[in-house]
Amino acid sequence: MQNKILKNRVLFLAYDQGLEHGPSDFNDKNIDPKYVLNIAEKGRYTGIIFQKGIAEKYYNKKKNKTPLILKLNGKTQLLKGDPFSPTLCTVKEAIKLKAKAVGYTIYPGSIHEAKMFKEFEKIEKEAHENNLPVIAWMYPRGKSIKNELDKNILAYSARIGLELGADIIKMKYNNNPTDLKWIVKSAGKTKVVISGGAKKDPKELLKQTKDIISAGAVGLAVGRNIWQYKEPLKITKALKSIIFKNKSVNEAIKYLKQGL
Ligand code: FBP
Repeated sequence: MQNKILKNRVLFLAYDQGLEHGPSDFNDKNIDPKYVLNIAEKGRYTGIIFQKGIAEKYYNKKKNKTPLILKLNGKTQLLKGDPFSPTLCTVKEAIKLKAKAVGYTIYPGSIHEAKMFKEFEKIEKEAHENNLPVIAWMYPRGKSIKNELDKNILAYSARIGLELGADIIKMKYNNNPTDLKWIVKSAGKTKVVISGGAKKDPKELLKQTKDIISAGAVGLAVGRNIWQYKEPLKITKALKSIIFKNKSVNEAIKYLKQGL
């Protein structure tokens, strides 16, 4: 499958938090999808992650250069209990929107795991028949998961991604590069990208990124740490220098201080 999304190293910009978390993640600037799409375009991201509502209204199939990754399921934070993220958009709609890949969240360990496996199977089949890569957000969660950042639970989730046919899996990082090496190994030929999480000190993010890449992950799918940062293009440049040019953390930090 020839696709930019499947490059050896990637940096995806995630902007599905409006559904997953609600507008509490946003300020006056980044509540506007145009602001975030502009960061992806100027920062030359490998992909931008939208739900279909935002893609339909803001992503211009002809003008925008950033490959679209369409998230096909989602849920809110309002409902409590074991999570289930239903399908909200079809592969056909994704193709119409000119998506270059589709995304789907699975919560391994949830009492609804079987339903998500079934939905994922349909999506994976149809996407692959149409040469679209599939990215699975593998987030172990639910009453039976005591610690979602446990090495074995993360490695099991990574392996599930491989078993189910995901091309890329998106995982949380437990801040342990040795654990991540095992998790990446468990994923086999399925590539691993790491999500950003809540906004942290940029130097911490750069250090984590260096460790993540050294452990064998192919990049990041990051949201809040970019579009909540005061100068998103500077942090983008710094991250890209580590991901694509193998620069050191100290070299990358320089980009935070330089003019653009
Ligand atoms: P962030 O980098 O902002 O954490 O985004 C990554 C992401 O996976 C989003 O795609 C998604 O909206 C969110 O995190 C879900 O995180 P959680 O389920 O932990 O709230």
